[in-house]
Amino acid sequence: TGQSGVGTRTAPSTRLRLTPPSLWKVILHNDDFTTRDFVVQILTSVFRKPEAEAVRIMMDVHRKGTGVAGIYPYDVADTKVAQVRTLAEAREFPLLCTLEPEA
Ligand code: NFA
Repeated sequence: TGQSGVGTRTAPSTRLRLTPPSLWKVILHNDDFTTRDFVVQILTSVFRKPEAEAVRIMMDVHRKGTGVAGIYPYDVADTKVAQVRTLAEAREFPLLCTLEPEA
């Protein structure tokens, strides 16, 4: 070893992740049926966004297909997803809301 460099390699990047990511993104997905007003309502109520920011996020989702409604610890994020799904189902909107780990 020594000069040869044996045993000096860095750890492989394929190591198992033993701790879950601490923050999760709540993603809203565009569709053709959910109204713009309802999405803005969701963003102001469930995600506590100011009206102008709620409109901006809604239009981002509308134009790009997805957008981040907020970033939270897992339990908070999971609760917000459930709230969105319950409200959307009550209004019979197909609005899709999912989680993804924050990088
Ligand atoms: N695309 C929907 C419409 O034009 C609005 C929408 C925005 C739906 C964001 C879902 C998410 N009525």
